[in-house]
Amino acid sequence: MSKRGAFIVIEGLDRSGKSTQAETLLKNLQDAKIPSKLIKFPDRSTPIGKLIDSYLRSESELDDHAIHLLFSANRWEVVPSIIKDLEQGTTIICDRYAFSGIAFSASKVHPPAKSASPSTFPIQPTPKLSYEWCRSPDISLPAPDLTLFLDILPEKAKARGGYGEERYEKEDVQERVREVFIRIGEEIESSGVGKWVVLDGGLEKEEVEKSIWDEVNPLTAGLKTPIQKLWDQGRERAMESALYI
Ligand code: DGP
Repeated sequence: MSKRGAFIVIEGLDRSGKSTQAETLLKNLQDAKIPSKLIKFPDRSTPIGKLIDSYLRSESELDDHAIHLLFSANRWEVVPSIIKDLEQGTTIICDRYAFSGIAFSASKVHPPAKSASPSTFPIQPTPKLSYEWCRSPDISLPAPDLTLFLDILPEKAKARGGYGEERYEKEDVQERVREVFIRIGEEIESSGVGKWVVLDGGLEKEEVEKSIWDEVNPLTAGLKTPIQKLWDQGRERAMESALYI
């Protein structure tokens, strides 16, 4: 059986350096003559992507559920080409994936009630969408073989030239997003499907580049294992029942 390409996802907060690192990784792979391709989500070029782009720029408003499903659909529309490329031996680098989908949507919270007094205990904000609901439309997407999470404190990310004008580029939002990313990483690591690696995104660009290459290099020879499915419920159920036998 010929080997397939590796599916590598780079995730992180806004201004974590992930897009720069994804482009550098592509160049390093190409210099090493590894067939490779860079994709990015959201893909703003498709009809669905154009709706997402308009929402992110706050040019349109959409129900939180509806925009979440559009982000997911924007990933599903690329799945046939991801699978084809991987099977043909191309390594895919993916700038954001389903993990951003959960992290950004599950961190949306209701505004505090008007009657809340600032002098009482700090009130925990109530999420608008549950973690489980946010995860469900992305179940069964191709699972990454490796996810590199570029971790950075939101205050440090903001100091890197500031956030732009887009909807989520605010420090309190990014703080909640980071917490959800950490939860996702723990779950991926314990699921045994794909590897989740946390890298310090606050380091110098060249240091992050080296750490990424150290993780990616072992995958460049190609993989013989089948492409797995993300949060595959059939597999999870089988594992649960095996635990109770
Ligand atoms: P980027 O093009 O990487 O700067 O991402 C645009 C913004 O969209 C960024 O703030 C993160 C957010 N985002 C990316 N993917 C998703 C998703 O699937 N769902 C939600 N709600 N937000 C996302």
